[in-house]
Amino acid sequence: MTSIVISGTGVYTPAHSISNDELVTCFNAYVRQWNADNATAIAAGSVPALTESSAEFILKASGIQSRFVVEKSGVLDPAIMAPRLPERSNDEPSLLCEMAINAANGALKQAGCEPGDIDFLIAAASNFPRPYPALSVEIQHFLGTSGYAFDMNVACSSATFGLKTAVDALRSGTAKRVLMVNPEVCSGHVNYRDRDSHFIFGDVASAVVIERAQDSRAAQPFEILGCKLMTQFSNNIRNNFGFLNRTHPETREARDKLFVQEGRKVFKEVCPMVADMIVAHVAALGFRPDQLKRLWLHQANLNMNQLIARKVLGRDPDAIEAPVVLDRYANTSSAGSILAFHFHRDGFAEGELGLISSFGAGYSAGSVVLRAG
Ligand code: CO8
Repeated sequence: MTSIVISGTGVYTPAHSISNDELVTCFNAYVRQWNADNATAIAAGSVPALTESSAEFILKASGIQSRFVVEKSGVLDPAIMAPRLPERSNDEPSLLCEMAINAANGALKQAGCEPGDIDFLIAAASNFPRPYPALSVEIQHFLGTSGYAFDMNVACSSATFGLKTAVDALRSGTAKRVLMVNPEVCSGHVNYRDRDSHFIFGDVASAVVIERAQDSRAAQPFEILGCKLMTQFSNNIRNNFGFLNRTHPETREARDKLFVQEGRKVFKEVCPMVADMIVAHVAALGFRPDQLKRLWLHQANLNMNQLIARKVLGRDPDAIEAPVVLDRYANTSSAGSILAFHFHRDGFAEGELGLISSFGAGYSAGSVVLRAG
């Protein structure tokens, strides 16, 4: 079977970072104002008072200390609590296109490739700027790649599903060299007025070059030994924003048109599902979990990652076995596991194994076993 490798990765990090303290200060100012504005109704018992958030809770419950965002002042203004960005003309590259190209340039450089060497571009992410033309085709145009491009959305698992799509295209001969990009402006659909989830997400873009081993010029390629994907329907992570919202305008601004979740249920249901998938996948490839030198896990929650790593390895992981980027980046949806790989792929001897795994809305989960070249 043709050997396929990851030969380059890149990350674009937005210029602005928001600490838990900054976020909580804004949230609590909003809560105090809302409670003052609704004091009569609260006193009459017709609406419950809002409760303040806490930076200590956020760190303890999630491991997140800060998050990068494309725009900070709107998010931290208690009267707005959303990013404010100037609308762009159709002739300009969109924000997501620009972020993806920044990440792609790093991945292409690491792989020793030019944009023209790419003949299949996948934009794999949780949210796209518009239904059409496809973001991927826009990136193809502004970056200068050839061949074809398409978008795919499998929420937080978009990147592992994208890697599998790339492997299949390379093996079947449909493509010669693939670029996958994962631009995420999560701040655009976080409800910063929701105490349970206002702290969870950050913005970033990641990119990966995938090609046949024989074509790779990379100093240290990672061979993709196998990909395992799974989906299982759940309403526990949901966003009802969509093109039919205008057919029921009375609920157009309702909170379910932004990110909503039952975080505790997600935690309880997804951790065993992902750990079982990884263990079965590794066994099917003829390996033992203890042969995995590193687990580059989706970055949603530190406690979640530690639990999954413990279930897979049969013991507590050390910091380098299950590296953490969510402390600085928060949950960056599809980009999270690629960020973990990008920043923590050093120290591998030839033949050593690692694993990228994603999990999220759908539910959807993916596992990609890698061998260092
Ligand atoms: N400050 C202070 N206290 C709080 C806060 C807060 N901000 N929020 C909740 N609390 C309180 C609660 O009121 C509760 O109090 P009590 O015990 O008195 O009822 C207590 O803290 C505990 O609350 P929880 O049980 O909810 O807290 P958890 O320990 O479960 O932590 C988490 C909450 C962090 C949300 C955790 O459940 C978690 O991380 N779950 C998994 C989440 C996850 O992985 N989701 C995946 C979503 S990502 C995805 O799939 C991509 C979607 C597409 C991208 C969208 C981009 C926007």
